[in-house]
Amino acid sequence: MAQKTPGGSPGRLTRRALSVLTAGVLAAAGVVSLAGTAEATGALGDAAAAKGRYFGAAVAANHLGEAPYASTLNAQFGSVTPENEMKWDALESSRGSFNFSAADRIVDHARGQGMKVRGHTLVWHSQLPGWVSGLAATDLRAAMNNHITQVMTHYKGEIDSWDVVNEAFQDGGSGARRSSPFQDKLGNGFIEEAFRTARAVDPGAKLCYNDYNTDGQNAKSNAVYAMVKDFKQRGVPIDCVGFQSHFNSNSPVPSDYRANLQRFADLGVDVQITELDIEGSGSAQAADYTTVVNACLAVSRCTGITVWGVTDKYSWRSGGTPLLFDGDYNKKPAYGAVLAALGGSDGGGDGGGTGACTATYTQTATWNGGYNGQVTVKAGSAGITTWSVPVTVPSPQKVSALWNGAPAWDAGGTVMTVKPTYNGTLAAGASTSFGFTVTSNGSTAAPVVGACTAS
Ligand code: 9MR
Repeated sequence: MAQKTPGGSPGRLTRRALSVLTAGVLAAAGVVSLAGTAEATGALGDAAAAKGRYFGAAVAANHLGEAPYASTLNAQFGSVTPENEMKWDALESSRGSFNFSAADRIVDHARGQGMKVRGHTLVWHSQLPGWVSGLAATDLRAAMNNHITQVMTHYKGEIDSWDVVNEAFQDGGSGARRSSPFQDKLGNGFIEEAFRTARAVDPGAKLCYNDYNTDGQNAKSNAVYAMVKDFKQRGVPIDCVGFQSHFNSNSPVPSDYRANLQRFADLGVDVQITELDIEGSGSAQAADYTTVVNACLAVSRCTGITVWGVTDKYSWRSGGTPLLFDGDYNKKPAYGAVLAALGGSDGGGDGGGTGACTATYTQTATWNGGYNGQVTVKAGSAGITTWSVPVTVPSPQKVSALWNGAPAWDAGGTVMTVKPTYNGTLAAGASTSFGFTVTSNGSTAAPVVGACTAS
């Protein structure tokens, strides 16, 4: 990545100079290749980088001292988002008095590991100190612009993408803006003003609008879409839209998730999956993670994915075990699914079922109008009694026959999760296969075969 101008505060300048020096020494020794090549990240981060994307996690400064937390973060992720440390109440709890220490710890850790940093978040109605809510319009406008300016100056050159405005729209069918001190006193224009201020402070950072319940097409995402379209038409600086993607049984992965990401990308912005977590366990959770990763990979402007935490035990929804590592830092089936969907492979061996089986796709026949595919399922170093493999068949292709396996289809009719019919039990190293016939309906795209999960 090209070096950017150092930030304004003396503390950041000192550290910045040090890291530039280190990079220079390593480059002189031939260790670091040319600027612009992928930086060293972890297993998920490396697999994503090979696909031109980042894969990150939300982190909390007060867990960085826990050895397995830090080692899992370092080994796996290529980007971090401070979970709470860059929110207004953390940085400027009283007017004009800034405390960057916890956020700096995260940024320093990330940069020491060659990771990107997402800034979260500059203007949000929540975790907002009381003094801000109490201001009248003119003062509030000044305070908002000063907050953006001070924070972005401090981290100038160090943040890949900023969530400039977070969650400014209401849930439900109204498509209206959410009531907040900013909305109520400054009107709709506060969002535009925040983005214009942000661009002027750090032109090198991507500027995102970030929200939840906008993951599929609905009244709320339509309202955000209209705003982004308007911004692009009028030249208001916006580079990206963040889709938080907090999923559970009440709010499952929408069947039009990929289509929704694509329609935003088609407006000329990047899209990012910013706070991904999916409550559940086992192969069902793994299959949902596969769907999300495949959706991002299918949208060329989907530039990265962040999961909202490293381990289930520190998740904001820990009871729902929504992340990729359990409370003991074991890899869950969802981890293997994500890594496989990213095209990576796992050394295996450290629990959670990863590596218990593999799935390999071959096209066995093709003709004008269709093809046959075959997936070979192979048990790992232990015997298994059942397996499950998600296969995404790109629309408008349709599966017309399937043998030696039983499919369960997602609501959108594009992902079939195949389970065994008679052939679930496999000895260590043994394999079986299932096959299917696809009517191509004009599309020659290959199906995407996700990770095999076993039990
Ligand atoms: O994960 C965060 C949790 O630790 C905080 O207590 C909570 C307070 O609002 O914020 C959580 O993160 C939120 C994020 O900043 C914005 N989108 C929703 C996230 C989950 O609530």
